[in-house]
Amino acid sequence: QEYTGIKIQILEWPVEAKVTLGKAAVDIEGKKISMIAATLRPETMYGQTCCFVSPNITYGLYEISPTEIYICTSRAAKNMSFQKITPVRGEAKLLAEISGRELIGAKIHAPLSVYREVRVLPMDTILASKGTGVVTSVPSDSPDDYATVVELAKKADYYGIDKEWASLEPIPIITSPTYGDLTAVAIVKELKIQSPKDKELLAKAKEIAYKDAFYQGTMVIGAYIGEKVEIAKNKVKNDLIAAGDAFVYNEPESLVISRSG
Ligand code: ZZB
Repeated sequence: QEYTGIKIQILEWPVEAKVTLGKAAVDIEGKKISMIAATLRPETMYGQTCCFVSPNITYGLYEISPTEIYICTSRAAKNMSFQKITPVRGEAKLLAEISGRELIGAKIHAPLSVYREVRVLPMDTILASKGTGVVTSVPSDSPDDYATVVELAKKADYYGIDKEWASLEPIPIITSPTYGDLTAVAIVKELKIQSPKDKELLAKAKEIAYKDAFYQGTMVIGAYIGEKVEIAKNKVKNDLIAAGDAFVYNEPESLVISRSG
């Protein structure tokens, strides 16, 4: 599986995270520290409204260069070390570990997003066994993301977040004859999905959303307005890579949990 690793830079750390990094004696001064989100949909990055971590996953800070640090699962860092992403082949230098819980509320910069600053929010359904364990949220085009932000906004106190962090409007990115310009919102409604726990319906919704965008979708935002998603996808990906905001991240097939399993 080929993902695009999106660099989502941390602009402001939550207090808990600062304490943990202080204890680990990590020098973060003047460094570019990014959470790495693995995505199959680089063309949707204009519509990022937050970035999800699992409160139950432990993430690592890995040294990528003297000035750059990536945050992801240890599994992903190991994979990256065999893809010329870390300085030494087979090695990912761990600087500190941090719980997803401690990252919630961090102020971040999501490349290409129309929102200049967004927040890290919790998503309970993230799998540690897939991607980087970090998921960037595009509620306009990802049914899982839309269901999650609706849930977070509804129960903000329970999740220990500010309601506004989960209330940014989904942005139209792609239009299709069948679902209009907020595909995920339309499909979640059509399948009567009530919460992120509606697993089977969400899996079905995702399948429909992928196919609809890829075969029928046209871009309505960004550098490739009017172009087919099928074509624009790689162009946006290449632009992100050229800007230093992303890189190709491959996942060995055997390690990917299949959608049906
Ligand atoms: C942004 C995005 C925008 C995504 C969209 C999807 C969609 P798949 O198809 O099952 O391989 N993802 C990545 N890692 C994880 C994880 N560890 N746990 C849970 N979800 C994860 O899923 C790949 C997609 O699932 C990735 O692409 C990521 O969300 C999420 F408009 O990134 B995506 C119709 C989907 N639309």
